[in-house]
Amino acid sequence: MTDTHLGVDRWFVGSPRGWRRADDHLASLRAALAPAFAGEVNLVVHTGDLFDRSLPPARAIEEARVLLTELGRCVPVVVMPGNHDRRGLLGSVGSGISGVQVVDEAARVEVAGLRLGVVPWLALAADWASAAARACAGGVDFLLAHQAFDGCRVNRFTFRAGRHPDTVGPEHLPKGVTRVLSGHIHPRQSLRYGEATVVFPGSSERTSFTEADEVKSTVTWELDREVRWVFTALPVRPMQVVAHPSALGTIQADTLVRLTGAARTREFEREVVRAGAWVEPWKEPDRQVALFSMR
Ligand SMILES: [Mn+2]
Repeated sequence: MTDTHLGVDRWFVGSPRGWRRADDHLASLRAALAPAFAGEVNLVVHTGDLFDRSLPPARAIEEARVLLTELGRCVPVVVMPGNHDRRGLLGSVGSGISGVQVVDEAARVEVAGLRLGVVPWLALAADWASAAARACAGGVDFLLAHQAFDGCRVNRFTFRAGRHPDTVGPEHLPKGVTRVLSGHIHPRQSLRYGEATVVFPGSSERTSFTEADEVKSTVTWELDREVRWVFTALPVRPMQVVAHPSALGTIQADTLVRLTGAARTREFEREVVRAGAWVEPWKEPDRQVALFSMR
């Protein structure tokens, strides 16, 4: 699993008193971990962006520590930072949770009978390649990353090694690595580089309205006689972008709504809130500019 972005702080018009968006992120993380709490998996790995900010709110740190403490009693856990956790996680989650390994710097980790090359996010592909080579020396079963890979897609954008400084390609992958688990890319997807499979579980809760239509997931690997992996969808809060008032009938209660275009009026906002949905705050167009141009 990856990109849980815990501690997100956002407010919506019409949301119940005391509701916090951070609760959604925590709930989807807990849902993602249900198979682990049920004893159905042997290892849990989190490939970065555990928190939304590099200095997370104290409450988010406490919630993460409580959950990881509970989890570490059931199953071994490996957690690494993403680009959002750019100060690392040892300063927040700490190293003292039994069963939980926090890996802030590239390292080779042996856990649950598996050899993992753990390589947190790096800004330059060449640096990533040398860190990955060190972490995977001697062979690994999985390489854990938080990186954009050549060919990854986010909406209509495709990452390309060489064109984007932090994007890595097959040429940066250590020889012999056949399974890569990576965070960073929020839409779930997978890539094939020759013998290597690169799998992105995607963010565990929608972090922006650009993810409104995405299925949120974890990835489960089965290492049996046959090796296979599968996405498991998570229950997450619906998000909807509404561009015209005629869409009112399609809006479900407890949905996060962004109003755009002809739907962006205070009158329609009130109707959406009456329908039980919660609206992203927006500002009126700049009146001063309008008045100035009228003179
Ligand atoms: Mn992320």
